[in-house]
Amino acid sequence: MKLSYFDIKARAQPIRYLLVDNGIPYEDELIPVWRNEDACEKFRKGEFNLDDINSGLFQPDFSKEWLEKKSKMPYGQVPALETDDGLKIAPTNAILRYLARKFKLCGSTDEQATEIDMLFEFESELRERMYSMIYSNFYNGSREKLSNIVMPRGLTILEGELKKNKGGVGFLVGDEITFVDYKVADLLDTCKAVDPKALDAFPALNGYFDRIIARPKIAELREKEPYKSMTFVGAKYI
Ligand SMILES: N[C@@H](CCC(=O)N[C@@H](CS)C(=O)NCC(=O)O)C(=O)O
Repeated sequence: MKLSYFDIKARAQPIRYLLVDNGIPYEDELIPVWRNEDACEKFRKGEFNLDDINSGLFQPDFSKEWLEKKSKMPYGQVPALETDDGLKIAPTNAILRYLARKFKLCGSTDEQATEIDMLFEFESELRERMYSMIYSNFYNGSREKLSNIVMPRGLTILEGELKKNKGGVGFLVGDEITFVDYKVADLLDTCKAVDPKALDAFPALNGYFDRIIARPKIAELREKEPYKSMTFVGAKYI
């Protein structure tokens, strides 16, 4: 199967984690996100003008590679997964659910599946809120609001839910990894990118994050290029 996404972590990273952790072979199509790579390089090096970003002046166009592919993707967006039978799947959550059903990562009872769905929906809403704030006025109030209000509120709920499962020493639901673990682990990584201290007040989540990213195939993916240097979002500043 083939996963298509931009050359960033963002929405594809939990899918990559699920695929590698379960030994599912796939092609990772990495589409350059922006056309204006020079400007993006400046972003990475911190040589940019914050006023330009905050005022929306810095708007590098999508790459020509993406513009050529857009119309072939379901709903004109990525991530998209194409199966060996030619089924094209999007958006992100449908991809994760498809893989979870196929590779038995949905818990072992209906009750567990429902708990997983609840957490999955919660994570998705928090992630969307975070993305919209990361892309808007990040250096002009949003980063602070994320660190002080939005992330702690969300992480408090997740910490409580994790602890309900045997004190929080394993996975979010049940005794085996499930698809929501990949999504939440990546969300925690994104929170740490926004604020390196984000998990300090959440010891159970902190330990959980370390456990998930220490899984050998996930650790291997995170350590190798191009994944190691990938930014969390297309805005390139985290
Ligand atoms: N709800 C969708 C959102 C997909 C989405 O916003 N994709 C963005 C990249 S993160 C995209 O394809 N942007 C390019 C475009 O819309 O042309 C999902 O979770 O997959």
